[in-house]
Amino acid sequence: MDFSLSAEQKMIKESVRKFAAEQILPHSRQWDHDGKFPRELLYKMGELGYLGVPVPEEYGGTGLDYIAEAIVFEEVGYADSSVRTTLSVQMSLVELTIMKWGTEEQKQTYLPKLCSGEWLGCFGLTEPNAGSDAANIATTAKRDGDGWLLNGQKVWISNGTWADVAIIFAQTEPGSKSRGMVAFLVETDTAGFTSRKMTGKLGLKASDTGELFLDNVRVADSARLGDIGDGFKVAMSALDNGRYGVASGCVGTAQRALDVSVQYAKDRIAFDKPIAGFQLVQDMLAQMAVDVEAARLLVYQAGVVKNRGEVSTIPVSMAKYFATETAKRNADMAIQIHGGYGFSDEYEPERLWRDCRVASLYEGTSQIQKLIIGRHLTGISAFF
Ligand code: COS
Repeated sequence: MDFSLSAEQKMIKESVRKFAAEQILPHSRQWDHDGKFPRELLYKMGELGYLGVPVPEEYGGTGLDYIAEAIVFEEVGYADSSVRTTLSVQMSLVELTIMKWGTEEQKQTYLPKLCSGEWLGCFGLTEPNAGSDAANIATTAKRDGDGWLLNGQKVWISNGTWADVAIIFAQTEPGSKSRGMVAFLVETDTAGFTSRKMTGKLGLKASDTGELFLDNVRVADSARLGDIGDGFKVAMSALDNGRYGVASGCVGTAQRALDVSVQYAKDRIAFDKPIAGFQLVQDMLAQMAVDVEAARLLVYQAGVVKNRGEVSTIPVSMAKYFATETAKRNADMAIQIHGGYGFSDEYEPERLWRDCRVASLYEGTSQIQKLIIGRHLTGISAFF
């Protein structure tokens, strides 16, 4: 088994690491305070090919594989989880979903704009009463002549107020759960479509989270993504990609928590020696290092399955569960190692801790990942 990266994968790793070290990391604290990062950053990332990593070049993408995509998320996540979240929604949930389910016309219309950063996308699945129970959405899609009328509300939508195009999931037959769902590509300047920024978040403050309101939004039938009744499959297959992005980003966060902790432990003197010389500190550092390596290997394993074109639900759920929990544990241990300074926003651990807390909630909680794995192992669903 060869664990080494290909020349292309190494090249993109070095390029993104340098970009993130120069253009993201030095500003992360300020962006967290300001509650936003500059839009220009995304244009620059688009120019460098970081926004369309696994999308074929004919659609404006970079044409690399899923390991390369994970590397981009890891390196951006190492610097800033808010920027990484924006990127993963764009690439994993929106572009790859259009790649899999879109018509040729939809691919040509949207992918080049999304890969270049000219447009942003969002993924409108979650509603006030439908989070884990994604098939319970109340947004309706009713036939209206040769098009559709959409009505409903979405919440917790990353990129929600910034997006130019939204993938909207709706129900064609209320009460039919997953069987009646349908997905649409809705341009956000369509009449009746409005959004509102959500504030008061614990972390990821520099990323955009919004509510979407659809009030008699009329879309053509050509805006449909997949067939009528395919909406749930569109959503689940999108989450196979989205969860992979979250897992990769969390490997970066967990690695950052380790690196700042190693540095701090070598610098900080207590009882006349660096605290790195205390066994209980080394115990924490070793645990963090082992977990981050294991998380990265689970991500790469899922990436290899994706590269083969196989269904990746189970390896992705394993990677998402372990990597997000590892990021949380490592960020917490980073605070412990930094002592009182870990509790201050002058040091990174508190932001790492706040920013990764959502990772075991969004795109499927840790409990949902375990139930997906449990159903696979036993053949028995514990969802209903
Ligand atoms: N790709 C394509 N199709 C898939 C799929 C995937 N990864 N996973 C399931 N499907 C299909 C199934 O094949 C099935 O099709 P048929 O009816 O033709 O057999 C259909 O979708 C229903 O699948 P399943 O029975 O697995 O659905 P469940 O209702 O059991 O799913 C869970 C329950 C909890 C797994 C699902 O609702 C879920 O993942 N919820 C979490 C949602 C979430 O992550 N929300 C966070 C916010 S979104 S950013």
